[in-house]
Amino acid sequence: MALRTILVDGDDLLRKTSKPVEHFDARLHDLLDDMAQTMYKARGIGLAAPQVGVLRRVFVVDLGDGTGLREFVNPVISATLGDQVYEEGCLSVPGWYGNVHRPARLTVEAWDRHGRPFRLDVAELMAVCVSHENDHLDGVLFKDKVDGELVKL
Ligand code: QAP
Ligand code: CO
Repeated sequence: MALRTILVDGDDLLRKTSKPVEHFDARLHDLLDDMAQTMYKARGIGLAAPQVGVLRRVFVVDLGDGTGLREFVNPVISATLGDQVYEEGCLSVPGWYGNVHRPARLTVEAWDRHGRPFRLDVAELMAVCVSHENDHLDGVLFKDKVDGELVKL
């Protein structure tokens, strides 16, 4: 396991579209392990592979509410419902916050690290986090979507 460097806003890699994972192998497991370690060290609740310079469709989430770590490989948001506003931040936009509209609930279909498919219905903060992390895979940052002022903490 190793800590990876989190890229910050301004780095071109954060604006690229990531490619699907093709092999559910030891390299993927290393990436997922490193991403979790890097997220925990930075005290984040979500981290996407492009934030550590890897342009693959992978993210990890741990809301810190006891539900534990969840890993998403090649995720697809297949349904959304409603709207919520949350004051978001991002490990790649350190110190900045702003209100973003996201679906209130969503269905995400993805694969785990072993290539087993799963489907998850999420709401509230988990829906915010999945939507936010999924955006990273398409080169979108929360600051692109802020409703109102982007504010410095
Ligand atoms: C994405 O964001 C997110 O600026 C994950 O100084 C955000 O983990 C999902 C962080 C809001 C749901 C709601 C940001 C840590 C962490 C900072 C993060 C900072 C230290 C952001
Ligand atoms: Co982010």
